[in-house]
Amino acid sequence: MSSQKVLVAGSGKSGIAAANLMLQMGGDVVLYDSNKDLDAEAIKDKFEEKSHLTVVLGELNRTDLLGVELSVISPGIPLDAPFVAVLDEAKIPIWSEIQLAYHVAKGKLAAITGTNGKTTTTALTGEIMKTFYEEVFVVGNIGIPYTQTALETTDESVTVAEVSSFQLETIMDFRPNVSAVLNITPDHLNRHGTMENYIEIKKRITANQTEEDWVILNYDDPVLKEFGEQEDLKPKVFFFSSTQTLKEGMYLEGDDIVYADKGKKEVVANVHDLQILGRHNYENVMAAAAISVRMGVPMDLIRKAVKEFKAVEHRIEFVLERSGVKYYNDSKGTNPDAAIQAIRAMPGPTVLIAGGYDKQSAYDEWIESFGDKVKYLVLIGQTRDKIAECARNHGFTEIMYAEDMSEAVRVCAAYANSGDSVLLSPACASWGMFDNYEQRGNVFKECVRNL
Ligand code: UMA
Repeated sequence: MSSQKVLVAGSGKSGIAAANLMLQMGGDVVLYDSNKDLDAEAIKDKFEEKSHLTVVLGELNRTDLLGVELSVISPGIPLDAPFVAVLDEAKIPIWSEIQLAYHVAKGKLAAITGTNGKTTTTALTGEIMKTFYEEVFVVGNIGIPYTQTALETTDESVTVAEVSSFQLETIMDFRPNVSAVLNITPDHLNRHGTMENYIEIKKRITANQTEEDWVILNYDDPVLKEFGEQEDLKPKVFFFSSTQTLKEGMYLEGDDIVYADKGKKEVVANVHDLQILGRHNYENVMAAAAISVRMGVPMDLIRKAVKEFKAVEHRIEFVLERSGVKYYNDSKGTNPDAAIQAIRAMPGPTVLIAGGYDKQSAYDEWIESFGDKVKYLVLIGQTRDKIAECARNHGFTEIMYAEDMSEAVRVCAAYANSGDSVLLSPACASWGMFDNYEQRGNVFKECVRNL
């Protein structure tokens, strides 16, 4: 692999890291991005060593692929992108960026997927691992490409990876020691087509696991329960549940998170001792604790780490209180299900900012979840009309439009009374108005601070 010529597709975070990895290993890299308006020289400047790097922008031709033996694709690139046909025609294998990293990396690997809660669970699992292992890398969809750290891993290190369906689509032998699927609800259907296809891609996280490995699954999710009970599933299964007692597994008993295994029962934490809000977060704690037990971390260290853990940025993140109004940033609420959880976690009446890029999601359940809690809905972005229409169909009419985040925050501040919360939880991706959800969340926080 070291002297291979590789095509890396996408010049975002993943593409740059993957190209760097290949160059460091002595390979030749053709870095391709379909956006012809990018600046090839500026991209090249991101690399220390450029003599084995070619940047191709716009259209990819067969001649660009001369000598190329492998392609590595960034997560944001769908497999029906026009240049993929050129790769297929040239019979060049397509690996996802996490597959390349896995191929190179050493040590133990825990990989976490699911529609929602991945980032929190990954961050918490990372914190728990750090209490026991000396070298811990927390990577993947969370924002640090796995390829960025792969060469630093050793036989003793532990990597905790958040993996998205986009990244799982093109794995080959990616095999985590412990995997987790937190939940599966509709998301990214514009890319994956059907729910069935999306579910199959999520399940791929276990595709190369063996009897020596573990998969942690949500017992309350009908799809995952059935998956875990499937006879031909290779890895050992450990369930968690926030609604029922399990003979073996991690579950909620009253306000205690309990771990039951081989006839023994112990309390991991009381939910009032946690610093993160909402039932979905208790599930994230259960999953992270279960992963950590299976990765060999002693329970007393797990207990300590879960109690110390604070919410991750952009996930029901408390920003500040002004005139008795609490402001929460849930920019990571990029689909209706995540946004429902944020509404549930709000302490009282809420003014909600939502809308953004259209991922062809259905908004009905989300709107139904407003109940008496959401007082006003302030809409931004491409999906404004679609959401407004859906809301009216469900009898919710307190709707306002804002042109940008700054206006949305000002409208909220004007309509919220003391004791209310203002929540940014868009139920949509950020694209179109922002580069990513982080930028959207940061802009929101800035606007709130400037009130
Ligand atoms: N591009 C093409 N051709 C295309 C489409 C895109 O060349 O057909 C190019 C774009 O011009 C751009 C580049 O690809 O230059 C962008 O690549 P990318 O979208 O994969 O973005 P990265 O910066 O590499 O970030 C990716 C993940 N992005 C996506 O999955 C969309 C980041 O997840 C992740 O943190 C990062 O890798 C590190 O692993 C973000 C995300 O939104 C947070 N994830 C989705 C989610 O959480 O819902 C799955």
